[in-house]
Amino acid sequence: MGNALKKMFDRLFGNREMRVVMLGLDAAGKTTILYKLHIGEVLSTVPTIGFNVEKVQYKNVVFTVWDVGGQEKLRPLWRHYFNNTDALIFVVDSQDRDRIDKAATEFKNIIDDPLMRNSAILVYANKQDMKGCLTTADVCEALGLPELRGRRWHVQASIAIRGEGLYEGLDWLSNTLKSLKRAGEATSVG
Ligand SMILES: Nc1nc2c(ncn2[C@@H]2O[C@H](COP(=O)(O)OP(=O)(O)OP(=O)(O)O)[C@@H](O)[C@H]2O)c(=O)[nH]1
Ligand SMILES: [Mg+2]
Repeated sequence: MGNALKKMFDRLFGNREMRVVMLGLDAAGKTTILYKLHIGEVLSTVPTIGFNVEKVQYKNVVFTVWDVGGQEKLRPLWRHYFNNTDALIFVVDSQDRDRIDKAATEFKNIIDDPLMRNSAILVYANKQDMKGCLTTADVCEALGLPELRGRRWHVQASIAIRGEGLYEGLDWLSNTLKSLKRAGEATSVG
């Protein structure tokens, strides 16, 4: 699965330059996704105020990943990570009904940030293997996606531990960034 995903990733993003941030509450599945993609060594760093940032650079594609729990104090650091972000991947634990509202609040704060205005939004409704989990439609509604104006967004069902749905989400992202570029809209995609 790993190598297949890596090949697909190659086909989708080739040598394009792209900056992606992947966010979500703790335990949503972000690190699992990063490892499943098999696109390179995951480097973990703990900058100034002690939160974990993971980073993978694959060719010209840079992924940075962190969890958004307790992000009030992190907000001043967003500037550093959000600048020139082409794509936001927001990962939701679809089984965690208790914290879907919290996830939605964090999500809204992120996408409302002026630095994020031009980024395409891919949401992974993760852990779809769990019984009684929220469906993609539930996640879509909880995050208020249908009300978003002027944004490109997509919700993708995923089972990160099996690698399922990851490629489909990235496929959407790749196509969307291509069409944004064709339309001459501002992203930093080269
Ligand atoms: N059942 C199930 N478990 C999953 C899935 N994806 C991730 N997990 C599990 O959920 C737990 C948390 O996953 P992580 O990838 O560490 O989550 P994270 O978002 O990186 O969390 P933080 O680093 O704490 O912010 C791990 O035990 C994973 O194995 C999934 O699709 N289904
Ligand atoms: Mg993690």
